[in-house]
Amino acid sequence: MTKKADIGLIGLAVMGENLVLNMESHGYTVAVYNRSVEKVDKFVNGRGKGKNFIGAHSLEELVQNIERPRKVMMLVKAGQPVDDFIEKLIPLLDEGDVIIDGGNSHFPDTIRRTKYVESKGLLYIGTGVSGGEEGALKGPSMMPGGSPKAWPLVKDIFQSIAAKVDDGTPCCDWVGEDGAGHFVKMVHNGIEYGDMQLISEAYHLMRDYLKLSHDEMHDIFDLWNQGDLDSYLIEITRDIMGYRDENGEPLLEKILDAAGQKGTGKWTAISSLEVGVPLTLIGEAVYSRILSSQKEERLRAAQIIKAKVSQLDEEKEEFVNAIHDALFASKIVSYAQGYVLMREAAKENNWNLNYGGIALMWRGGCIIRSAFLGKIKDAFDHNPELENLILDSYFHDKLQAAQEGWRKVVSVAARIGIPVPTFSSALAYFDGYRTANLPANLLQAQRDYFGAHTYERVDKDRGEFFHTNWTGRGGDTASSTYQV
Ligand code: NBP
Repeated sequence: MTKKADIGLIGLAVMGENLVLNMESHGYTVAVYNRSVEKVDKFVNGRGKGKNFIGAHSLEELVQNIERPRKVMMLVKAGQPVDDFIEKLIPLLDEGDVIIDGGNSHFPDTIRRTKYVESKGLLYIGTGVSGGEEGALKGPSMMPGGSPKAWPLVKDIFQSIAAKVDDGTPCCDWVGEDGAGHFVKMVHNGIEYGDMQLISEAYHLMRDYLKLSHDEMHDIFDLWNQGDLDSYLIEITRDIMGYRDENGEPLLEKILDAAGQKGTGKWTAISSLEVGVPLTLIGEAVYSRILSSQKEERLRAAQIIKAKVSQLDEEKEEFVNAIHDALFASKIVSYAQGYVLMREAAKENNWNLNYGGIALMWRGGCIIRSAFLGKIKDAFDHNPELENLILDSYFHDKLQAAQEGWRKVVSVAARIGIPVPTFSSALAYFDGYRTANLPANLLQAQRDYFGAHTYERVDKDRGEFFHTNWTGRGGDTASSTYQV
């Protein structure tokens, strides 16, 4: 009798194909199925030829060929296809079998699906898989959440195929219940939006203000990649700066400046508004992509609006160092904000997230991998209850050291008219966070003036509310339900 498969996979597109090749290369036998069934034979006789794959031409055949308790992983288009496959799989599976969704599902869907699948006596995992095509093949970062009882059943497979950091630790560990894995993957993607926008603002200043050549920018990113900013995104930016097209010219300048997006950055920003934490940098990164996509309108506006900008003359090398500091400081703020979002969402959803462990999962295999994440792991190892990364001594010291350059870049950019929305929003958050007295007393006065919303007083206990008849014309009744 031929050996049954250790795991089954539905979805032989770019992610599925590469992930099963990765599993097979680690000694697992994988049963594979795809909606368009002809892709099964194409794969088994193509990239999968001579390897331990079992091609299935129906879901029934797939399920019959998997060892019990069965694990069936879907890597299909997020949304309705995932619900459709769950419906089809439920009657084919037995109690204790596991359905796994490895696509980019929105975490509320994963919360709903976990409850639904568990109600049918099965187990469910929603796992973020990061690193794109290459990651899937060579070692992705994986962020699984769902039914806790499912984790021991998939742990060995997941951790053996995941990326490893230098000491061999896999970039995959249990994140938490129901939608926690997909939530953490969503925040990862939001942070990716932020990191990319930060680097793009640095490039904008270097290209249009300092008038650096692409070779010069290549060398700067190369240097930065050897220090605090050591990361995959800085490394590929260096390589993009060095890339020449068939005419020997930088390809970068021939690419239209209209950014695309698939929505995970937007989801992250929306979830920050829902739980009520400032995630300003990622929000600005999403808006920057939207503004960039309005290319035709910007072209018209550029003809009409001439900004009054000063010409400044900064010493080049010094200003490049200031840009480095602005980028590094803003990056700290971005991760600080992302971690606060995870903490608040964890409270709301009863997840027990391991924040240091999350940094470790992102340390390799994914787009935001960087040396910096090791420092975040250290910060949470040192204090698992850390309120905000900015308060950790390593990050605090780095921010102190970077402050002067950061402020210089934001003020110079404002004077010369180059937009730096993430550098400047990060600085505004930093200053807001460290300010003991914000002008929100005036806001409260205004709210009470026009809507009798009441206010608390600095000379009374918190939780005691006051209302003033500001004009002498209103009554003394305070509002309890009216919200502006
Ligand atoms: P796609 O997202 O392009 O999905 C292709 C797969 O979904 C194929 O198997 C296709 O079957 C199936 N499918 C589609 Br499309 N519509 C379907 C439907 N209505 N019913 C059933 N099956 C349907 O593939 P991918 O790029 O490999 O991504 C897979 C998942 O991984 C997605 O959730 C994606 O967001 C996520 N992800 C992708 C990347 C990446 O770099 N591409 C990275 C990280 C995560 P067919 O062959 O019959 O059309």
